[in-house]
Amino acid sequence: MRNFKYIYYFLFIIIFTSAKSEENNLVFHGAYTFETFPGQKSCAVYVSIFNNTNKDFTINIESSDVSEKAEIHKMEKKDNIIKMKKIEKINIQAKDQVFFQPGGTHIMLMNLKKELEDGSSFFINFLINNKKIQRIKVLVLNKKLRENFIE
Ligand SMILES: [Cu+2]
Repeated sequence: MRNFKYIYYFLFIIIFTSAKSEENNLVFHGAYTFETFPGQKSCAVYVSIFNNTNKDFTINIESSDVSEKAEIHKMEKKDNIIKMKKIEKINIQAKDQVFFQPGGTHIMLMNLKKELEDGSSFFINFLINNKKIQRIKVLVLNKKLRENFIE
């Protein structure tokens, strides 16, 4: 009887860890933003997402620790003017990658609650498949580096 207990225990561990590693294969890499100036109300966050699984995912942004609002924006050209447009979610297909980068799709943090200082970090919360929250650390970079990122 005692042995059965152990079998269930190990089954639980196997199921739990395999589900866990599958989650870990949706990889958020190198999330960053730039330091803000006093009074700045919004900023853009960039990140690379790698889907190493055999499943498709939808990704949305739920919130951040430093702003009242967070949205996914894409850039859209209309009458020769480039505008930001909110999108509800990003689809990332099996074995595919999505890049949030300057000049393209980005995460917009609005109504910043504090100034973002060079070298600090904070967390943003992604919503995976409309149900699971994934917290991702964002590094705040010196704004002088910005020139190297934007052409
Ligand atoms: Cu934006």
